[in-house]
Amino acid sequence: MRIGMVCYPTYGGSGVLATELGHELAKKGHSVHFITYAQPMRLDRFQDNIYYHEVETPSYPLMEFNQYTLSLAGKILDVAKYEQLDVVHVHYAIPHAVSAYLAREISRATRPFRLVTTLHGTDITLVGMEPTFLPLVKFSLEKSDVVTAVSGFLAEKTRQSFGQDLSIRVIPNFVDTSLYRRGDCSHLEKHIKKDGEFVLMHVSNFRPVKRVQDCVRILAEVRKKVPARLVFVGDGPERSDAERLCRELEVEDHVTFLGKQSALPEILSVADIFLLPSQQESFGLSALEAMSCSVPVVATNIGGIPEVVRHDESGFIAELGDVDRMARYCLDLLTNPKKLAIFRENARRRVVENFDISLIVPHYERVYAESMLMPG
Ligand code: GMT
Repeated sequence: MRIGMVCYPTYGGSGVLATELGHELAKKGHSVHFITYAQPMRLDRFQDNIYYHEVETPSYPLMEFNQYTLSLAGKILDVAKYEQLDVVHVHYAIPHAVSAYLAREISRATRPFRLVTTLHGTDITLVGMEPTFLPLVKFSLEKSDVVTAVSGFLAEKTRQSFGQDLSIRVIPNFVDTSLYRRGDCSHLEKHIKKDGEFVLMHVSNFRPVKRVQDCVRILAEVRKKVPARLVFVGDGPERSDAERLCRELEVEDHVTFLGKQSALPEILSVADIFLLPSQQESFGLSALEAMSCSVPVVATNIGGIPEVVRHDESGFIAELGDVDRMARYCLDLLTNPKKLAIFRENARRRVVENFDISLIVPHYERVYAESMLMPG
């Protein structure tokens, strides 16, 4: 098939997922055309069957604001026509589903394509609830040929907010378990781990919903009992505040901020526990990547996280903001090597058996094939 893939190219789970999906589809012989405003972060290697079309937004003095939604619609229209796309798969509803709907309606008379929309999280739970956007999101979901959501939680939330009649398929996120696996990381360990410290790790885009400050508070509690270091991977708006809190709690010498990194499997292999104390998380792709590298997760009982992390098996789940409990869960594992080893194995097995790329991508292929059979 000839597939257009629209996503945010920046540091974030939806763009990562879309890019990995594109790589796998291309490997299976589909032509995949990425249509984004910058090169997606993980589109960093040549691969046959993958093409990249940059969305450029023209400026004009009269237009004070960027016309991304329209530029994207125009680009989708252009690529769909000249590359003869069968399906346009948009990740994150706003504004991608709206742009693709517009392009599809314009192309109806000539060469229409099918529109598949995948919901990832805040496009429904936060941004999509803005009164200005809500009717647009609702309309674009109703007009998509197929809508998918990355967790049962998100599908249910979408129906509650946008209409019980919406048909939504749940296709969970995935990871390539042959790439994301615990490997030899002694060269990294030398730099990251000091004096036999345990390593707690957090990977995110440091937005307020991630509550990165809770990671610092958990570290401060854990360090009262065992030597430990917190390694932050990623960057974003809350980083400075997290740095300030490290100094306030006097743990700054035991926290490493690595910034944005691409060698995630290697870095995750250094971790003993992955922390995800988020306030909102429709799935938690970063937790899945950690588990695939045999790292148990301590996270909040929020959104789709319980669909990923099995409490008291592949990690622990606590109530939002309960840093004391999360610290206790960390200590339970760090002071009990046998339990930690079992949780590591459980974490890896859960991903291999349920979320490996080879198991999930065929669901998307089926959705594309089914959409082609739907009345136009
Ligand atoms: O929805 C967002 O806030 C952004 C989005 C992203 O691009 O990272 O994150 C969401 O999509 C990820 C991939 O499906 C999920 O793993 C994240 O849980 C989800 N984030 C939230 O729900 C806050």
